[in-house]
Amino acid sequence: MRAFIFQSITLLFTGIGTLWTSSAPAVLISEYQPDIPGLPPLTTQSEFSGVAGMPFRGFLLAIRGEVGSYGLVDRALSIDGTFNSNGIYVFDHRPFLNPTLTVALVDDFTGQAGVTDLDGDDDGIIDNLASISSVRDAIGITDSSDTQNNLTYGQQLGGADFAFTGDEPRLIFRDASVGDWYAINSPDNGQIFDLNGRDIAGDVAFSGDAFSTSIGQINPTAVPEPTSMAGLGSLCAVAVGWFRRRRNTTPAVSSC
Ligand SMILES: [Ca+2]
Ligand SMILES: [Ca+2]
Ligand SMILES: [Ca+2]
Repeated sequence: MRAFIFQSITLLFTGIGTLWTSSAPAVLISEYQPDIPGLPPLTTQSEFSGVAGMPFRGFLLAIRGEVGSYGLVDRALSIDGTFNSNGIYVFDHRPFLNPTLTVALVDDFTGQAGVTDLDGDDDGIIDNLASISSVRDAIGITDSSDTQNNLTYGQQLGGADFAFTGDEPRLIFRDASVGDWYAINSPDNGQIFDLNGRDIAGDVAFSGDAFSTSIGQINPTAVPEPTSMAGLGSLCAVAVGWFRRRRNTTPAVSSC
């Protein structure tokens, strides 16, 4: 019976995994600088990830989220490029404004920057998607803890929204350019925030420098801290000890 339940659970998770994989967008926003410290540069670089060698045409949209501008497509930048051998495409553009903002990567946009409003009645719910085709990815970044008056639309567009990290991040990036989002504030104070606005710097280490941009290169990836692994080892030791005691044998921690 236990074997049957285990097999059923395994099949369920396998099914969910298959569904997620098949529905995952092939093109993602992988690295973006919401608030560049100092004087705004004339040009910034955003990074997208996709399939190596694949061409991509689309638009990068900046959708405002502050009072008086909810849902306004402030900028709509045409993209026409090809992913490199690492599946990375670097897009040069004039920096976006840095209030609360949602950045979306879409296949097509037929509206007009500065005019098209995705949230006509300003209630935080998108009600006009007629100008947009196929959202590939979207990420909302807020610069305020006042989430009643500062709105992001990433989740509604099929992407994600950062909770307030205590500041507007200077850098956000996906794990290994395709995975979970992380945010770095300015100053960073040694903190690395996840989507929920939780500082995870003490829980994980990164394969590369998580505090610096890696435009054009695969992003750093998170690995559990040795202390976390030690914690898992302790749990394992406890479990083995319990199991062995049940069998009246001497616990053997080394078997973990
Ligand atoms: Ca509006
Ligand atoms: Ca609305
Ligand atoms: Ca990168």
